[in-house]
Amino acid sequence: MDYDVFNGDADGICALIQLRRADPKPDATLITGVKRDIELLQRVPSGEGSRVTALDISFDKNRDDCIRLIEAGADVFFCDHHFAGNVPEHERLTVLMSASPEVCTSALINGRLRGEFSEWAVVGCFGDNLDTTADTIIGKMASSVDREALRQLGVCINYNAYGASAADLHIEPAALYRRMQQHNSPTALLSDDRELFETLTDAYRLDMHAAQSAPRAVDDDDLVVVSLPDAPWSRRVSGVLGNDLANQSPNKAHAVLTDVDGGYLVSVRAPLNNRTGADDVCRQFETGGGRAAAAGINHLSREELGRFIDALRQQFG
Ligand SMILES: [Mn+2]
Repeated sequence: MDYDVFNGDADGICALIQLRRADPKPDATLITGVKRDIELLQRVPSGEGSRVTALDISFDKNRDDCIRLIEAGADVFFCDHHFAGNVPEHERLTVLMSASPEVCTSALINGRLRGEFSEWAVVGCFGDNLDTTADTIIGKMASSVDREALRQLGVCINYNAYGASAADLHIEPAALYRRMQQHNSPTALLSDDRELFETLTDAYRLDMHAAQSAPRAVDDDDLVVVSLPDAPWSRRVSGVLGNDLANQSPNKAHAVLTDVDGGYLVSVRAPLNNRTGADDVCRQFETGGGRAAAAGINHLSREELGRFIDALRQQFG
């Protein structure tokens, strides 16, 4: 059995599209979810001879299940750019990982495939707000592309992955992957499936518009903390709003708090001009994790809000 396990955001989807263009596995079981649904290997059953591909999910959050799978006789290929922690050596485990803040999973796969499907990698990079990395890949392309269209596509596919559950999303990530991977390239997708692009960009604009009037708990020279109400649009916009604010004020750190279940869902973006420390802040809290540039906390209790803002000031003030 083949299992393709991937983060439901643009980076995860575009990493898998590249791999499956190079090495099609039409019968693979797809395992994915909302962006924060990262403990995905727990959904893969143990089986001798299984081949498991894991993309854009933290090894640290999947280590036990990865070991379970390889010890049961599966071959695992694991490619990611989130915090990995200790990675065991095993003949059935192949890893391609980097925690460099300028790298994402789509870029790692692009390197492995020597740029064969680099337009897809570009969309993944833009989705992860790695515009510089995307531009470097574009610079190496043989023919020109519509950079702005690829960027918008990456941003709105990334946006589609945010939500507390799949019910918050416009398009379920596995369905989105299937719809996207039918096209030879993102450029072909943009011309042949206009409806997909317009559905997502229209929804993105509506949600972002709603977020513009959200109150700011902190707004100073170093740090902005935005507070969003308990609503599906808030949960969808929480991550991309952080990226958008970071692009507007590249010297500031940003945090977006979304009201959920008596606490907050938290998204943190380090200053774009110094992409470090977001994960250090978030890992001080029980359900926190992520990368140096972009991290989050799945559930911050209201009592912890003061300590969280102190941690932000300590890191970025
Ligand atoms: Mn990623």
